Amino acid sequence: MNSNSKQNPIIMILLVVILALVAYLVINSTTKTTPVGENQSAAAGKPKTNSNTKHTTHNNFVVDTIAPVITSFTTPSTSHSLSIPYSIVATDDSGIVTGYIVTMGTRPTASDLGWTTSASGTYVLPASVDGKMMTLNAYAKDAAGNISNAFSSPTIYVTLSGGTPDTIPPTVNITSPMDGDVVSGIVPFTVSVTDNIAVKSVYFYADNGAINVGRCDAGQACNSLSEYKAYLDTTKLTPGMHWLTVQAYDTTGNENEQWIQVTI
Ligand SMILES: [Ca+2]
Ligand SMILES: [Ca+2]
Repeated sequence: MNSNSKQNPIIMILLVVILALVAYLVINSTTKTTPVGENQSAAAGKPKTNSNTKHTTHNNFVVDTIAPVITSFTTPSTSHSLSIPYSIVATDDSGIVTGYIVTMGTRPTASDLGWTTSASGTYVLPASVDGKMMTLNAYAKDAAGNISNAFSSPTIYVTLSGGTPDTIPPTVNITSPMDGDVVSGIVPFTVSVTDNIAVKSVYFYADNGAINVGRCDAGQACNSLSEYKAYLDTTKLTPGMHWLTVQAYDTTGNENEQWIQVTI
């Protein structure tokens, strides 16, 4: 037996070991570099690709909670028609105002039927406003349904007969009690009110309007010629100094008022 025949088994064993080691390294390397596909579980047990997609969607989703802002609402100051032309200017953070609406004061909801995509149009008033001063309110909304604050028009005088507007308020003169009087019990609270056209209503208050003493409309039993009357129950007020106020309105809506101070 020569030396080659003794070495062959050792060489064969070494070759087998080397091949096995190479095979292990190749398999191990292939496993580590295999990308995680949509259907292959990552460490957390969830598809890696889907997880990334959800995260991106969440970051890009923005809720619009900012309402539009109206900067201008144009109407005529006098109208001889019940149809009032108007023009609204509004802006929104999204860049797009999707709706406009005009009302006589009621705040709309986003689903009201009166919304229009046009910033200008005509609002038709009821016939009852003829001869009166009044205002309209404009609102704007965005695609998310956010509604702006009300923006009031300038005062509009509606006169179908073509007359000139009454801008003169009533005259008001409290006749009882007198300023500085000391009063007790239930006392008459009277005021003389006149107007160039006609008086409509007189309101009586105490403590800067905090206490409603009464109301007297023209033609009621509490009204005789230019005198309007209510009764002040001083037992409902604390002892001391109190303001008494009268507010009078004419039929056009012009207002005037007077204050006096009494001691209880
Ligand atoms: Ca908005
Ligand atoms: Ca008047």
